[in-house]
Amino acid sequence: MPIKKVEGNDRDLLTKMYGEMLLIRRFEEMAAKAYAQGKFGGFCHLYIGQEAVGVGALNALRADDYVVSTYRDHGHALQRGLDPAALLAELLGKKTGIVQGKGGSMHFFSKEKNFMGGHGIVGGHVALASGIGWSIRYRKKDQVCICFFGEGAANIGAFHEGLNLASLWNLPVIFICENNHYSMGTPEYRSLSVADVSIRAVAYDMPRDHFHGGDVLDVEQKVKKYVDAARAGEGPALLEISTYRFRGHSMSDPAKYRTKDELETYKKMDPLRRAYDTLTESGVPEKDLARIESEVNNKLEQSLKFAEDSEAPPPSDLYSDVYVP
Ligand SMILES: Cc1ncc(C[n+]2csc(CCOP(=O)(O)OP(=O)(O)O)c2C)c(N)n1
Repeated sequence: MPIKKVEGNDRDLLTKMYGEMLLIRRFEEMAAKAYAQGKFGGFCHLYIGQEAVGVGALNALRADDYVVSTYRDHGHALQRGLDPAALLAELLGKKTGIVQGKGGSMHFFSKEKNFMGGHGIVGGHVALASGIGWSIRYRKKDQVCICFFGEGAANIGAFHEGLNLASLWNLPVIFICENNHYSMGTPEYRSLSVADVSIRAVAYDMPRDHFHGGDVLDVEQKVKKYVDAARAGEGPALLEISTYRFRGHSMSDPAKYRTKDELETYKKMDPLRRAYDTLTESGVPEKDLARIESEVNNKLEQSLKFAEDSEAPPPSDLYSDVYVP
């Protein structure tokens, strides 16, 4: 896609979203480094390459709206304003972590920010999003819920149950399939009976859209149309946004199932590079963008220090916040 110059409000919004994408990118690079240094273990799924989808889509929301995410949740959580210091502390298993060091990378959560997880079970959270939509309607609120998932999750039963009820009950939920073309090492052509996930909306009588997620401003504008409609009582929609993850599925995946050429082709479409080039071509001075970069780096360095200096939870915490029926 050729670069289009931007001006006025669009230029301001793109500058803001560039900073937000950069925060996510640098946060994840920091997380990857800390993981490689053995500062934490377990699962860790990076969002690098997909930032324009989360940042664009979540800019279409209000602060009191809801978000449900997968195990690939760092970017979505940061974009909803969860504190990077508490998120890094969570990765490091510290008591000051966003869920007191008990959830780790896949289970970021904040009731205060209506960020309803971080979920490890592929597709299971799609039904939870419909539950949140139902709760919004029951309470007669005009909030909206965005639910993110991958194309692999669209083959799970809970996806179909969730979409069916959302449509039947006209719930304000926007289902966003971030199609990065691989479910772990399985390419989409080996798992999807119909290549276009968004087509599944037809079975549930809801609007659908399918577009590329490399231009953050374009994502924001397209998603906003569906968010506004849901808020106005017009019900759910299924959006498929094509994207690509530059790293392996998780930290333990060397991603040998795809070619170097394929990866390089997608890296040339890096959404951060695109935003940067659009801004400079639209007259934003490079020094303004360098200032954003140094603010992001400072914030993250302080956040990492906070996480490293924080206490580990005492062993007795093993018995708190545990539900035993
Ligand atoms: C019900 C269930 N089955 C299998 C897994 C193991 N698993 C974790 S991630 C994943 C791939 C999911 O791919 P996709 O939905 O396309 O999302 P992506 O990881 O590409 O963002 C699988 C199979 C799981 N966590 N839950």
